[in-house]
Amino acid sequence: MRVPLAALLVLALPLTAAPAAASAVTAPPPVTLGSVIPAPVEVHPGGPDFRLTSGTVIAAPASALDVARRLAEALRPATGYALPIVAHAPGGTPVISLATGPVGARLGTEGYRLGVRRSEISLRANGNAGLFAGVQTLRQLLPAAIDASTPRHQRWTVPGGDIVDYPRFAYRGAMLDEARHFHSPDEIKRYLDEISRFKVNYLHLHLADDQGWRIQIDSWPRLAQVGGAPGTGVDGVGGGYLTKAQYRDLVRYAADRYITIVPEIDMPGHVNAAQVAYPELTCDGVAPPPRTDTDVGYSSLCIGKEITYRFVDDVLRELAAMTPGPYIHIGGDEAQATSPADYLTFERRVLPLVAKYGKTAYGWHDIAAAPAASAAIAQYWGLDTSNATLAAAVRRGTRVVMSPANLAYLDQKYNPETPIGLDWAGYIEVQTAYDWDPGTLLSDVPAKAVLGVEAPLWSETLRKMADIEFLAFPRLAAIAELGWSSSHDWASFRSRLGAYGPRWAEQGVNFYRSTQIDWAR
Ligand code: IFG
Repeated sequence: MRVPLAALLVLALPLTAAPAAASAVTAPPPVTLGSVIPAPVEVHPGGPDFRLTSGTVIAAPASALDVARRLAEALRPATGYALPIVAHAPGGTPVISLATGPVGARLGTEGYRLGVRRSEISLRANGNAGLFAGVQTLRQLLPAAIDASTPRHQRWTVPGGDIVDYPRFAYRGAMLDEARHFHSPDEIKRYLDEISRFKVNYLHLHLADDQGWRIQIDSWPRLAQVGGAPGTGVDGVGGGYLTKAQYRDLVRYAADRYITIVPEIDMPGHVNAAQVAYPELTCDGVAPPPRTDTDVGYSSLCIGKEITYRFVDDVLRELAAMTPGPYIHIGGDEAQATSPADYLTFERRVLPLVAKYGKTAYGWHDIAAAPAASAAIAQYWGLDTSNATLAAAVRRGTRVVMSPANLAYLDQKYNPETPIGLDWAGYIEVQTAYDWDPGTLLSDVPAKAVLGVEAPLWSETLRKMADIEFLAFPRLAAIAELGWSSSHDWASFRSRLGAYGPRWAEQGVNFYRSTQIDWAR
């Protein structure tokens, strides 16, 4: 067998000069205590690592059993360990102990203290939401292989030290557009799992629009039967709707991950699907043609007809009855087919109906024009850095959730080459999604009026879960850090994001490998 000259040359090299291996497969660098997204408030590395072994137990009081179960189900698949949950760990047993109790008012309901010692990891919080947040951090302190779905035979170490952590903003949301394309309950649950890892605590579901109606309403059955029929998505793809049982199951699934569901029925515009199902909701009583295109601004409820307000009242009553969360979103955007006077009339009559059913009204910032919106939350989706109408409403008590379309809309393309998504608000690469401050974005809205952030994902161009994941990750992680962290450092975030890539790979998440990031392997 001829030995190629090149091979001989390599052999001739002095032994000290090992040939530069083109793709040296190096073990991933050990996880550091600060390598967490969102960035924790305080990180104090030090002391010996904790090693998770087959003898490790999880200790938790009955009151924290749900969180202990979430932790166990997160760690058992990749380790193959039993990780029994016990009330008290036997002496000398390596233990991950969860407990609630007063840990300091500044930690609030979602903060936590995490202490990592040689033979004990202690997680303490004022309540279970804080313990759950701490569990998400702990998952990121184990090697990336911890997210594998089958056992990996390796060392499972957690870096020693202490973390003290709590959120900057109370509202850290994501949104799925169920109307343009219906995402199944299982897809919504997968998204809930994925966003809960970044301490997101609200999921806004856009449940009705011109193309489709996606939630069962008993008093108006044709809404879902007609508006949720097959073929009612954009381009005739993605019909379907959530039954009340499915919606309630999603509310529970979300609550188990300390996420609150926010349902949205967009009104008075974006109502073509409702009017196809019930022509009496139009002013002339004639059913409009069903629409599967992506135009907006052409539909309006009939502001002068009383049936409109019976419709809204019935829908809000049934939605409120199955929504334990505090908010019901009534849309309000792009009402170009509603006259300004009619818009104000509509909001004046409808905003109080939300309060009638014990909920706080929430709408796109367009509702700020209505004086009745003073007790509501306005979701800012504009491109500007000031908004006088919204600022005036804020002075009357309106609070704001920031979703600027040019910074936080996950349906916008990353760049011109992105195969799916829209681009009307501009391209949003990862750094664009990260490099802004929700507290100071609007020069005429003070930070104290800002409840938090939300990353909407509109579904005109989505067809499957892989599309959701491609557009949502990694930018959702950036928005989640803006909502949670008190620090803001692109170089740090960029580095932590690169280290997070292998975790998405282990989870099978179809994330976008932005060229702005050095992705670890
Ligand atoms: N604007 C519309 C959405 C959706 C979006 C897509 C809002 C509040 C463009 N309204 O965003 O229905 O079509 O990026």
